[in-house]
Amino acid sequence: MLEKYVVINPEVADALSAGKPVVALESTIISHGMPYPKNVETALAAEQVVRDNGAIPATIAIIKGKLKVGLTLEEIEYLGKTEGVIKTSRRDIPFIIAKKLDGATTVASTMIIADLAGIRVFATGGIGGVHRGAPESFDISADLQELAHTNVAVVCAGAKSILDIGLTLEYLETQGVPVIGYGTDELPAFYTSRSGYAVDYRVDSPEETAEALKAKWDLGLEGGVVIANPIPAEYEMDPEVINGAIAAAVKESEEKGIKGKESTPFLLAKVKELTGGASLDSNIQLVYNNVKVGAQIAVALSKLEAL
Ligand code: PSU
Ligand code: MN
Repeated sequence: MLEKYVVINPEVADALSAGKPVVALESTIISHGMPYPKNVETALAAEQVVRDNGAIPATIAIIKGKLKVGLTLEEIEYLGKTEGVIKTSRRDIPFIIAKKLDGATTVASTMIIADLAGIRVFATGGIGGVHRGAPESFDISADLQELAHTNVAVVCAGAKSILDIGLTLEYLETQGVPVIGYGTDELPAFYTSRSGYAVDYRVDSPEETAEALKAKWDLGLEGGVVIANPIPAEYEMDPEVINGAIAAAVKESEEKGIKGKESTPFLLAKVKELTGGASLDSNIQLVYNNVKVGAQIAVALSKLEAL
């Protein structure tokens, strides 16, 4: 029945059936996060980082209504170039299928499709969360509910600092989602390595992380895990510069009444403009760093599963 909807790339399907490590990658950062051709270059380089670290990449998107697990080079190029690809979260999936549209998957929908294919580790830039001003706007990303229910670990550089990080952590705590610091006691804030908020647990190796993931899912403790991996120091932004840009971007989005799914892409594009492109460079580097750790965790998990 699933074959009607899900198309798994043969290399990914072989790896999954052989118990080899696979890392899912999202596509909203391709279509809504970066300009062409930088988006395509970054997506392909991220796949190469997965391979260099011993796992198979599976970039996920919806193409002409099919849920694709493991895009081809041509499909990545197509997604990167095509205008009008729809940012697709959980609610959108059935309609993108029925209308045979192209959809770029967010953290939530990438988790859903990875789970359908049996992929347990996913690496990206940052998760969505509770927006600043959420007590008024109710703007809370569907990514958080997905983390509550879907068994996929998400390696990211923490919650994007365009969000209300404190409220995002409270939400995840209520939903029972562990927030882990990879080599750090402090939650990173995407463009910078520090947020001032503590993580629930610190882990220092892929093996320790894999052991915790296996224990969680062996016990039927449903849901994802946030594995927060700090941006490498050499690519970190100056906190004053980035925080100033974010404050200005949030103010402008409020003035313009930007809402719903437009909010995150608007804020990130504005921050990029205000930092003269520097935030995009940091964003790309933190993605590579997360993808590397994601591959290492997937390798450790596949070894544990084989025992
Ligand atoms: N990175 C970008 N642009 C984006 C996102 C990430 O450069 O739009 C996406 C991610 O896919 C994340 C989503 O899952 O934003 C969260 O959006 P929302 O708050 O609408 O759920
Ligand atoms: Mn939102």
